[in-house]
Amino acid sequence: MLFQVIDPNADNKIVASGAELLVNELARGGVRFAFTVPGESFLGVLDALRDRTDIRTIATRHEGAAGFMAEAVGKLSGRPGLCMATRMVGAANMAIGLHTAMQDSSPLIAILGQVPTNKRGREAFQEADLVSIFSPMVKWVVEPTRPDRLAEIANKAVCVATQGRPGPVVISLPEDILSMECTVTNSLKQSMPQPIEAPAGVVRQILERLRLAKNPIIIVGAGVLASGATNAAVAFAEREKIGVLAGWRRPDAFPNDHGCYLGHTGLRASSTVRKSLTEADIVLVVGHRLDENTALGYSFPKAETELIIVDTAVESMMVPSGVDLMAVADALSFFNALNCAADASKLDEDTVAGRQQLLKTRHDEWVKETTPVHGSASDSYADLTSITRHIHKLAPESTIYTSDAGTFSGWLDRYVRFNRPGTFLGPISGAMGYAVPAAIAAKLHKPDQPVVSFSGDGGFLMTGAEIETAVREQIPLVALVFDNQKYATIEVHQERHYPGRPIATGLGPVDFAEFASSLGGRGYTIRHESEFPDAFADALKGGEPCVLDIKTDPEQISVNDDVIHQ
Ligand SMILES: Cc1ncc(C[n+]2csc(CCOP(=O)(O)OP(=O)(O)O)c2C)c(N)n1
Repeated sequence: MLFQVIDPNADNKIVASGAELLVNELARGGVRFAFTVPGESFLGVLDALRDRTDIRTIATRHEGAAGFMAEAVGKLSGRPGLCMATRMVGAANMAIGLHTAMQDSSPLIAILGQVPTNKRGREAFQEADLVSIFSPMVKWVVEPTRPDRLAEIANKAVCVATQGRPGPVVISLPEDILSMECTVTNSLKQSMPQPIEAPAGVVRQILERLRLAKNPIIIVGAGVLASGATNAAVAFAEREKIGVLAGWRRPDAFPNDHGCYLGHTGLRASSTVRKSLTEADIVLVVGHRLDENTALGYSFPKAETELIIVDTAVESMMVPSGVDLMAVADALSFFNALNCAADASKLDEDTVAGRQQLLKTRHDEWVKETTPVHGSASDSYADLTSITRHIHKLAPESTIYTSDAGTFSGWLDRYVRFNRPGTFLGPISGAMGYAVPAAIAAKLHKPDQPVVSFSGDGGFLMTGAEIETAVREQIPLVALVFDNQKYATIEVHQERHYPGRPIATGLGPVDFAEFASSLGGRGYTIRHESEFPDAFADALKGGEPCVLDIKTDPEQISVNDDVIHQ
């Protein structure tokens, strides 16, 4: 059906369906992967994707997993991941991925099917008011009613998802406008982001304040990763002898073996990390929202700590205590400007000597705290500390780790070192079921790097069916399942608040190796840590998706006593 002719005399007219206009523009905006459980409500979009070679469309087993995959692609690449779901039933399943993209500031575009315009408002089949439902959860929601505006809307969606504070955008698409053919002028400009530079005066002021401080600290996060600012941050920390912490779930933003690195803050912040934070007189946060876990339950910063935040959007900077100095800038431009400003003069020698001494003490303490010493000896179970030590030895530095929520992730947080940006994916949102879909996305984005996911038996079975997706799409990831037959994290909380009264935390036995085989992958069962190195080395060789079912002690649920679980 021809919808409307716009400017029929223009030279550069194109005739296309609404869905084609939308998909063309998403491809132009850098979308490379589309994850979906298909639905009859957006057939036009699926058809527009069918013959494209620049967007790879992947069917998933659940919309939640499609959402996680799109979020992980966005987090790693800085370009929006695309996920698609059918009307409210698919949208409801996908919501966890959209919420994660919001909490994690990851660019994502969700296309949701909607009933045709002539049926809207009747509570038609699977109808819901998607704009009202998703508005409080994402950055922008739109429900277009004309096919000739779909290119413009896709263009804006890419901009909104990637600019300022990156995040999720939802496009609710009435079914009928997708197949309508329209003639439009092909003159849409592509709005490309430009670096955002902090005013030179503010940069100088920040440098002055840092130099006057006795014990300054820098926290780096998502924005440093997204703008590729790690080297510039390293250069600044080195020259000014300032300790650097990574924000919650961003341990790869700064090389962990560097002498200026003092650890990652968040739920499992070690005592050294807490000490570094509480003793600081100035904290400069660059490219990281001071979320509840990074801010240690909002107990940090203390009133007497001076807080400076530099980020791409003011809405990422708000904290309950208020901020002493804020600057809107991207992390790379900011650190470059800071390095230039620092060239003009030098730190005095006494300050250098004092800071160097403190840095060495704190870094050494952190290394000691994060070096596994001994595990728990058991003939019946695999010891998590020994397993992590083996992983450390066997996995190359380029390995990308993805993490679910659960007690096992304490060992990943504490003992695995990250020395390359883009090698860790874990949701700030703490969503279970994330690790396997994120691993699929990571392997799609970086096919030459090994990818290892960490899940508990609870979280793994939320999205573990995606192993079949990995098999079908030939994505050779390595999935580790720490199998303690319970939702241990919640049991830990119950024990703290209602001692001796566990409820709804016990789970039955599952043969995850057999499960993997039934989906076409390769499975291994690890009953003792001594069985792990050969199996893991074999799985790392690639070839096909592998699942290692690691039977762990239901009592080994805390990486150490000062650990707080999510
Ligand atoms: C989607 C979702 N549902 C519930 C929770 C609450 N939760 C956090 S950890 C956890 C238990 C995780 O169990 P498992 O994956 O087996 O790991 P374990 O804690 O046993 O190591 C639960 C239920 C959550 N974070 N996300």
